[in-house]
Formats: sequence, structure tokens, C-alpha cells
Amino acid sequence: MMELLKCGDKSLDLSSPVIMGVLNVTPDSFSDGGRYLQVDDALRQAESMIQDGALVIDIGAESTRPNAHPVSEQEELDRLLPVIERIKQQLDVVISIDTSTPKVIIESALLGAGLINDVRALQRDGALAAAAATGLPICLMHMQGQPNTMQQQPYYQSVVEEVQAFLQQRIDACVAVGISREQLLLDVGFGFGKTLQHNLELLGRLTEFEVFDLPLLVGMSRKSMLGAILGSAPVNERLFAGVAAATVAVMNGASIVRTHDVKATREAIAVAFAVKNLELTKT
Ligand code: YH5
Repeated sequence: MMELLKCGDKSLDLSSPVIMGVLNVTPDSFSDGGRYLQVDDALRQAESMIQDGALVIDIGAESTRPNAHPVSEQEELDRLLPVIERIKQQLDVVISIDTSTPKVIIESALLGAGLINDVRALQRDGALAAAAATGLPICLMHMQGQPNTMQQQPYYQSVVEEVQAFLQQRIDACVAVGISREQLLLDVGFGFGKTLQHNLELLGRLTEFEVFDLPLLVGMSRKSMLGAILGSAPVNERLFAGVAAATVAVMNGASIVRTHDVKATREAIAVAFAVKNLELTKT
């Protein structure tokens, strides 16, 4: 079985789970040389994640963590574009752009990005049209509320049904502007306007998102749900919990795992997929 996702000039085989490595392009230093050093550093990080087995590098300039500062369009462009350009020149990998900004979507695609990863599921003005114009695959993620306030009072009558309804509505919106359904990936958005219980229910019932018959992407790496499960573990002590969560997600149908910890995650999900694949082949 071969399931190919066309990502610009590269393809992704999703018949076995794929690792997406996280690359944050964080605020610049004040020195003039800062930006060059930052691009160099980003390139080295990407290279190391590829060596560890990442087939996709997800580059983000806007922090969508709770309580993070908003980033202007110009700042997002200034941070992302030089990094995209360098990685495209020097490395063989699908470049995913974690953005909600139409201009960033367009400019990234022109520099060779292969995937649009939008935590706002193309709800910003102009984002649907921009994404459609690129022809690239798009990851549609669910979020309740806005990043700065989303963790204040998350509430659902039924989290699985509500996330499903949202994703269906965003799929319809994409198809309505001429994006083909086969270009879409779905993400339940762990930690985005969800309590620990909501996150656990989504993870435990992830197979129910297979009804869309679209690849599922998950991102739990280092998130506070892991800290909460362990009893308030700090960010740097969430590795094994994150690896376990990724393993469960792959058992439950995830095709792409977004992680900061590529090697450990790749080895664990290889086990999950080996077992899963065996189950699919018998009867
Ligand atoms: C995601 O799930 N997440 S950015 C808070 C943390 C740690 C990590 C320490 N972009 C996702 O990674 N894109 C982000 O606490 C994403 N799915 C997709 N598709 C948030 C993040 C993080 C937040």
C-alpha cells in the first residue's frame, strides 16, 4: 500500500508514520549578525533532525503557546523566509510552515515550502485563498478560542463530536475554494483550548477521526498535558511521556507525528506501527 502526498517538488509516503521535526525560529538578538547566526543555527538543527529520521521540518515563527506575544506579519516573514531559503538550498526534506498569515503562506510556497500547517485552520481573512493558490497540502488543526486565552475555561459538551464538526466545516470551506480534499491533513489540536481530560479523550478516541479518511497529524511533544499526567513535570522532563503519547497516537491511526524529539519518537512509533501493520494484514 502506497499513499503519496504531493508536497510541491517532493512527495511524502504516508503508508508508514512520518516524523515532523519542530523548528522554532524565535526572537532575534539585537546584534546585526544575529540573523545570519540564527539561520545557521536553524540549518544545523534541521540537519540534525533529518539525521535522526525527520522527513518533514515544521518551521514556525509565531509562538502559539498560551500567553505568548503576537508576531507581526513582517516579523514572521523576516524570521521564516531566510530559513526556508537555506534549508531548501542545502537539505532534502519537506518544509512545513506553521503559519496562519496569508502573505507568509504565499511567500513560503514561492521559496519551496511543501506543506502549510495552520493552527487556525485557514480562518484568517485571505488564508483560504492564499492556501488554495499555492496548491500545497494543508494541515487543518482544531483550536477552541485564541492562543492567549484558550486555556482559561475550555468547555465541550462532547469534545470528539465538536472537534469533528469543526474539522468537517473547515474541510468544506477548503473544498469550496477549490482545494482538493486529497490535499488535506487533520489535527485535533492537543492543548489548544483543551483540559487534560479533553486531550486524553481525543487521544484515546483518535480512531474516530478515521471517518474522514484523511491523514491525521498529532502534536503532543513537550506539552503541558504530559506535565499534568506526570504531576507537574517541567518541560525538560516530558520526553518519555511524549514518546509514549506518540506511540498511542500511532496505534490509534496517526500518520504524522510532530515532535521536538525526533530519534526517540521515531524508534517508538516504529514499534507501534509494526504491531499495527500486522493487525491490518491478518484476517
Ligand atoms: C500541533 O499540535 N502545536 S505549537 C506548548 C508547549 C510545548 C509545545 C511547553 N503547532 C501544534 O508545540 N501544529 C504547535 O509547552 C502545531 N499541531 C500542529 N499541526 C505548540 C507547541 C507547544 C506548546
